[in-house]
Amino acid sequence: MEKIITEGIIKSYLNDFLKNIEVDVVIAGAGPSGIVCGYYLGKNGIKTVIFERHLKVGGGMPGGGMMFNRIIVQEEAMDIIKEFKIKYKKYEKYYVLDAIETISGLTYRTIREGVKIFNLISVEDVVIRENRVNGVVINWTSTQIAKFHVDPLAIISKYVVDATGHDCEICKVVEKKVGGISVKGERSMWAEKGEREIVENTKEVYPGLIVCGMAANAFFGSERMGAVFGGMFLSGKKAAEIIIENKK
Ligand code: 48F
Repeated sequence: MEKIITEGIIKSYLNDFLKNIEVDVVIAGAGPSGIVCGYYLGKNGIKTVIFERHLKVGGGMPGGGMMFNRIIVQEEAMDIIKEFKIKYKKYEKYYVLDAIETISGLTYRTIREGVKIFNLISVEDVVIRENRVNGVVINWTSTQIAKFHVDPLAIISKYVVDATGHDCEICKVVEKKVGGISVKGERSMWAEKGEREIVENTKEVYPGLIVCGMAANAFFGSERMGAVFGGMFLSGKKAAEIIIENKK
């Protein structure tokens, strides 16, 4: 029995992994923006893989606001929530959603659109070719935590989406090692302004590199917004639309 368990797990994992070493899009981060981006890419037949540093998916969602695991969504993003068939309750002019149900609903439907999510793997660098980002460099998160010197592996892609949240990690790597871009860093909380600017900030910031979610606001120096998530979902969708449009 034990041998079959081991063999089944490793063969299945490696089979999926090998199918994803060359893809159309790599998304770094399985938070709200990254998952929604993956969903719309998958739905449009674009081969997409998500690498998530953590043991869990969902980024900042499970913590809700200060561990009260509810999130707020505005009217503008409710079409996305309805498409995922996630339940909601109206509260004043906004909607309140159960954070865990939201993560589960988003993740399930995204995977069903053919997007693979590999958790416990961090994107630590990009693959670069003639002034274009051409993939990512990955390693086990546990290796990074242990600070072991273990050389990474590379995944080739036409686009990389930085959905790493507040730290805007992939853009910072490009800023430091490639040059040509500059990450301004996020500003203190101003929910309305941050939400207003996030979709506009969702852009291709370097050839082949698209920034979405909180990383987009960090890139352009916009404000953070706390446990309101409409902008994250809309930003993920816009990042997918940019790629879909560019591929036509
Ligand atoms: O932080 P996160 O949820 O980013 P987001 O999609 O959403 C932001 C909201 O959660 C919230 C907010 C709402 O107004 O401001 O904070 O922009 O998800 C980012 C995910 O990326 C993972 C990280 O573990 C998290 O799950 N991540 C970060 N760096 C890396 C990474 C990396 N280098 N490689 C892989 N995953």
